[in-house]
Amino acid sequence: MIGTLVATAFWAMLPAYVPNNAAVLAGGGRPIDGGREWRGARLLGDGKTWRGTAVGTLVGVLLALALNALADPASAALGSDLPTFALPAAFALAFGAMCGDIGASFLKRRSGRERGAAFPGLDQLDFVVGALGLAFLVDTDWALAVFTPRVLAVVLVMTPLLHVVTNVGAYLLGVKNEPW
Ligand code: CTP
Ligand code: K
Ligand code: MG
Repeated sequence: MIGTLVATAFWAMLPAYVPNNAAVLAGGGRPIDGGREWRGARLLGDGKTWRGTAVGTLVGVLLALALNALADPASAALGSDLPTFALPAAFALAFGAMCGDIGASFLKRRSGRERGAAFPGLDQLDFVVGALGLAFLVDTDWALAVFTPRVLAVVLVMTPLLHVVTNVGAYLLGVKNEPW
């Protein structure tokens, strides 16, 4: 029962989990804020780029389409129906995750944190808020059906744990500058 819930939550959130990691690998180039400052600090900072955002979103959408192709055999193996992703939902999860992360950078700069500084709590959940927020806005019926209160509870517990593990891993592999 709890195993099925965890598998469902992980599956449903994968198109939101992968974009930030793809952005780390693809990042670079022109920052979204174009170097602009606001109230004495960068609007977003050099860590939020057009390329990272675009590639992250694209990778998340493509992953959702790949999951759609695997949904039947995966559901059979699990013994429970896993959700598929219509294009608006896929886009909302992926782009929403990137927007949540960008919003967090805006808040970090406003609170005097330099690029790369940690903001415990926000770092682990910004993309969840962005992804779920946009998904509920764009495809409300789908989001309500997939993210039941129990699935949501699993997402809120599981995501920070996964975030810590993947970021420490990426840091140890040398692909990320900080372990958060
Ligand atoms: N990245 C990007 N575009 C994004 C998000 C991330 O290019 N929209 C890339 C950047 O190279 C960034 C790296 O991924 O440096 C790590 O992402 P993150 O930890 O979110 O950014 P930080 O550099 O730590 O910046 P901030 O303090 O603003 O979070
Ligand atoms: K971040
Ligand atoms: Mg960072």
